[in-house]
Amino acid sequence: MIDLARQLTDDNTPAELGQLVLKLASVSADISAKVRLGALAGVLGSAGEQNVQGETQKKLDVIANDMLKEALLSLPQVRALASEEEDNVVAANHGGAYIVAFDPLDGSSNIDINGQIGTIFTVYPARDEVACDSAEQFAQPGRQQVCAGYMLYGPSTQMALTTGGPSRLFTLVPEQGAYQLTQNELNIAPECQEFAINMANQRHWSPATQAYIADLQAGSTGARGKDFNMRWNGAMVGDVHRVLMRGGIFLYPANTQSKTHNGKLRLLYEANPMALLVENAGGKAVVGAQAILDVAPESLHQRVPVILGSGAEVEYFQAQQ
Ligand code: AHM
Ligand code: MG
Repeated sequence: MIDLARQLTDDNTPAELGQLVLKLASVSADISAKVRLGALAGVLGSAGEQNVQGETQKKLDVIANDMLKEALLSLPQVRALASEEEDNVVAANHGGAYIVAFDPLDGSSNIDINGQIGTIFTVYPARDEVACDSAEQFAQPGRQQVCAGYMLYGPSTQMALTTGGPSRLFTLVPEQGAYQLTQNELNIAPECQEFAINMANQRHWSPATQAYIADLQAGSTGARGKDFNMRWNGAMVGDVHRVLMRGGIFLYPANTQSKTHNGKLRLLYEANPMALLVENAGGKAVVGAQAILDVAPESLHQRVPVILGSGAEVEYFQAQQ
């Protein structure tokens, strides 16, 4: 068995970046232990506060955010942090080579139903020309990410990770609080027969997106000539994990509701890390005609439509627009 530390070394990961990843992994093992105990650890239910996006925070959103924040602030190589649960950039250590953004608890609506939830993270090089606590630190396109990944707190806790090379999958050994490599290279097949979208938003999509999904639903009797199945976890970590494991297309498109006209998902700590994992597993992740990784960020908590997954299917979707 190859553990995470050994794999990071084998991948020639810079030492400071490797330590950062190991710290994230260790915090996630602690989060996983709380998730596993659920009500017994007192982590279910609402925290009674709202985050900057007007969403009611769950207790576990706040707990996971505080755990990650505290751990990362202690690392000299971390210059600044951004989180879904923090209104502004949090300055860390001057001289740190990296900045880290995260969604501490993705899929919050699944917490109280014992469903799939996770942590999404991304690491960029720090920018010397702007202040530690400036949102400009994070105004970098996703291509600049030096590392991205997620932890999925499911029946087992797993971590998907890329440090620029292949996307790899690790599984947590809870007794050790350490991750072992369980899939060396994730590969998304170009063709698929599974899609993931929140159908409740159907009437709000563009006519082209509505027509594309109607074709998938028509299956072998429609233009596509084959049947598609549908899955929706309501947690991006779970839905993207399934795509990484067995292919498929995941969509959180633009819609006509003013609050979510750019979709729901955040560019910095949801779309970009998932896009890097998917591209490094041979898939595609796009917004309109553009790769998500090439989007120039405009604000810290910016939302972006997300279409990702099996390469040929994503291209077919793009051609229909
Ligand atoms: P969260 O980070 O507050 O949990 O919100 C993001 C989640 C994603 O994980 C998921 O893809 C999406 O929201 C689900 O949205 P919907 O409620 O429309 O199903
Ligand atoms: Mg999220």
